Amino acid sequence: MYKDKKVVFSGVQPSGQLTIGNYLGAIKNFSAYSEEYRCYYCVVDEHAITVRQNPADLRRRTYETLALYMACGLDPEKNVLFVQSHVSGHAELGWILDCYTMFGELSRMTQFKDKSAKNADNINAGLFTYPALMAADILLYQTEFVPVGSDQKQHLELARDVAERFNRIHGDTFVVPEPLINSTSSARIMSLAEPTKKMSKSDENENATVRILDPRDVIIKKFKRAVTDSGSEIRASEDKPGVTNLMSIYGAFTGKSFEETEREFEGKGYGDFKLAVGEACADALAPVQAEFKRLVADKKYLEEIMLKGAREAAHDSLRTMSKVRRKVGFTEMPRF
Ligand code: AQP
Repeated sequence: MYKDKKVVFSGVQPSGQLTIGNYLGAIKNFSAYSEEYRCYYCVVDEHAITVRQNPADLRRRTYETLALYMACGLDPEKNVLFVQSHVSGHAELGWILDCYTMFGELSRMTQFKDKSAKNADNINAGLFTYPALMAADILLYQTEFVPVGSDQKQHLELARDVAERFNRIHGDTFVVPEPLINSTSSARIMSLAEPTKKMSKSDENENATVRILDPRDVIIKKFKRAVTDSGSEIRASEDKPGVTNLMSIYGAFTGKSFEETEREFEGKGYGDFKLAVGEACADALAPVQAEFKRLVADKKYLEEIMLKGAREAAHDSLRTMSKVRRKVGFTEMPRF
């Protein structure tokens, strides 16, 4: 707890150009917690290297992700905005928690199965132990709530299990975190090319994803090409995953329920509907894009924010780290 406020933590990997899945499932919701909670929003670059990255691209995207956080409304005065690798406690606690996380638990993670299938030539140990590092990110700040998309639910459950296991062995050490997954269908935005698969920033098929920073004409074109289902009705149902996904996206950007959207497009075809989704998305993202453009041009300012965030996060992480070190039996840190 920080000055009697409960803690919120979340992160996004700078592993590609962020998508509207990252936006609607996660970042867009972050600023709602800034007043009531002590919020840590991290650019998780250590997670990103579980998949091979071009170093120059990773560095650039780390700045861009921080700028996007702010462009999406996160005020650096009200939130701790920082880069994971700037706070050594993440890797340090990550290692300790590796020793409290079971091989069998990690083997069951669907993200590991998906990513190792996608990166068959680089199934490294970091990809496997990713959820233990994610548990460390969260537990390091005694986090109560973690706003994430529904794809991260399984990792969150593992973080809870690890916290409970550690607490059982060593006595109360960590707050056991709760996921905050929004209850609307935007908690899981699906690929526009294969609507039974989640939209992912690292998808190689550009038509599968809409990026937060895609220009208006590109956004509209991508929605026009989106895979729809047989029939022509605009109706949400299990046998219409393509249309249902587009209705979720439309609803997330306009605030309209499935029923309202069904009424609005009664008697109209997929073409009209897809154009409306593209326009709603482009309209909603335009102010974010303009603010991003302004922020990303000022590298010096972004570095000031990184420094401020790293200072605060490193300071706040020390309490947990010194408690954990003591509990596991490490000797006192020598003072250099
Ligand atoms: N399709 C999605 N729908 C809703 N939420 C999503 N999130 C990601 N994709 C969707 C949420 O975005 C946050 C940040 O995700 P991440 O960057 O840490 O990793 P990820 O979940 O692995 O996202 P990607 O886009 O699929 O990245 P890559 O392709 O690099 O693996 C999380 O809260 C996540 O739930």
